[in-house]
Parts: sequence; structure tokens; C-alpha cells
Amino acid sequence: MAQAGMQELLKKTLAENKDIVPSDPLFLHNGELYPTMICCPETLKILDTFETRSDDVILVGYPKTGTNWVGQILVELEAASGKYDEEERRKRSMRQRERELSLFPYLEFGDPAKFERMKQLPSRRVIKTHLAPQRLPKSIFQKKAKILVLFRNPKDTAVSYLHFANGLKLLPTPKTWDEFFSDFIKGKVPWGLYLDHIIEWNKYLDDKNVMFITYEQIKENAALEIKRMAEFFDFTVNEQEIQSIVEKTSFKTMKDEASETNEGIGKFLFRKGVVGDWKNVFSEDQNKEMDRKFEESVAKTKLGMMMKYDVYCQY
Ligand code: PPS
Repeated sequence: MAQAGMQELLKKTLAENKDIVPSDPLFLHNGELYPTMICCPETLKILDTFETRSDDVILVGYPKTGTNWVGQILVELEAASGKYDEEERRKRSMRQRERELSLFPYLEFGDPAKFERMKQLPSRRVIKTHLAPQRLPKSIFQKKAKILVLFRNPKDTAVSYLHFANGLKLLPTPKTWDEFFSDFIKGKVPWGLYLDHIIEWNKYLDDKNVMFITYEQIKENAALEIKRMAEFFDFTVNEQEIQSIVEKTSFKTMKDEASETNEGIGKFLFRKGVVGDWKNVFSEDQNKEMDRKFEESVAKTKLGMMMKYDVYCQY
């Protein structure tokens, strides 16, 4: 039931906000678009008042890069490493507490009073966000909390984003793929231009509190990458526990759990879960345009190279 809290809350918020959909589905804050359904300007205005704890587990990823997946891996790692007994586990369960406190597990979602309520969450808190580094609360860096930064190849990210945005009606009107691609490549989508996020994170290559990972790396060898995550965050887990986390967080398990709890939203959060779906969608011109943009902006940077664009974004 791990995803239940997020989905219940999303469903409730969507229902509450359904009347404002036609008028104002997006708003601008500091030059960046956000979806009205799940974010509110007041929360973003006071984001910097968020009080980080040095042992917070921060996961940052642009929308549709696999943040629900990796977030769940981190929640499982925290629980396994904590070695709590059943009773304590129940009381502490991160998702359970988030549900009780009406908290979205993404930092920038929900109402402004959430930052006060977040103080009641037990350590270690697993906190997810789609924000670029320059927009994160300063206390994250001041407290030297460890940050895992997740990337996914931009072509699959764009395709996944279209399905999600149309499915949950996050945009002013449903978009065709061609319309969405044109917006995505210009950064005219919530959370801005994906390539800009990569450029900004390149400034943190030498920060020992920041670790970078890709969706494709985890798809290729989940056990190895979960082990790397555990080492980075100082979670103590054995091989058997890692194997169990691989299984609990497989696409199938997470999708099945989501459809048990909430079919409507689950099917957009857990759609295909594969690498290379872009090949079914991108036109030749769109491929060339994305290749050119990637080449011009991030291809030669260290993070650009880490993304193995030649492997995952070429035929
Ligand atoms: S969101 O809405 O921005 O929070 O979406 P996010 O969770 O970041 O990304 C959604 C994509 O991740 C896929 N996904 C997974 N892939 C592999 N394994 C697991 N367990 C998993 N869970 C989610 C999900 O299906 C979305 O990708 P697409 O390509 O749309 O299937």
C-alpha cells in the first residue's frame, strides 16, 4: 500500500480543484510554470522556510524521470536499515504518517502549512522534489543533507510527461504529441526546461553530499544501484534485504499495488516503465531537434555524458 497515501491525496486534491481546471491550470512563480492542481503560490513563496534536518534523505528529479520509483526504494531502504519492530514500523511508516498529516511527499506540493506539519515526521524523512537546485530551500545545502539527483533520457521523459499531463489534465488543454514536444523543448511546461536542470546540476559535481543516478542505470542493474544508494545515505542493509527491495519496487509490483488502491491515478503514474518508448513516438524531425539541443547544451558536460545519450536516445 506504499503509494496509497500519495494517490489518495492526489485524488482528493484533483476533486477539490476540479472547478478551477478550465480557467487557470498553470501559474507562474519566479519565471517557472507550476500546475495549480497540486502546487500553490503561497507554498512556493515560503519554500525557503522549510527546515531541513541533516539526516533528511532528499531525492530530486525532473517530472517523469522515475521519482516515485526511486522514492519508494529510499523509503524501503530507510525501513530496512532502521530494523524497527512491527509496532514501531507501523507507527513510523513514512507513508502512513504522511497520510495522517495530509502531506504530499513532494516538497513543493500542497498547502503552505505543510512545512509546520512536516516537523512531526520522524527521522529519517524521505523528501522528494522536482525542483532545480537553484530553487531548492537553502537549508538543504546549509545542513549538508544528502541529495540524490535522478535523471532519465530526455526523449522518454518527454513522452512520459505528455501522457501524465493529458491524463491528469495538468495543462490548459489536452495536447497532441507534436504540440507537447514543441512546448517541452522550449521549457514551456511545469518545472521548466529539462536540459536547464542538467546544466544547473553540473555545478554540483564536486559536492560530496550530492549523488547522481539515472533511470536507465537502475533499469539495467537495480540491485547494484540500490546498494550504491544505501552506501551514499549510510543505510545498513544486507544482500537479502537489497534483493527484497528490488522485488518490492519492481514496476509490476508497484503498478499492481497502485491499481489496488486507486486505478485512475495509478495508471498514469505507472504507465509502461520501459526504456526507449520514444522510438514509437518521435518523428525524424523531432529526433533531430532533440539531438541538436542536447548536443548544444549538455552533451559535453560530465552529467551529459553520464546520461549515455548515444546509447539511449539513438536508434
Ligand atoms: S511524476 O509524476 O513526475 O512523479 O513521475 P515519476 O515517478 O517521476 O516518473 C514516472 C515514470 O516512471 C515510471 N516508473 C517506473 N519505472 C520502472 N520501475 C518502476 N518501479 C517504476 N515506477 C514508475 C513510470 O511508469 C513513468 O514512466 P513511463 O515511461 O510513463 O511509464
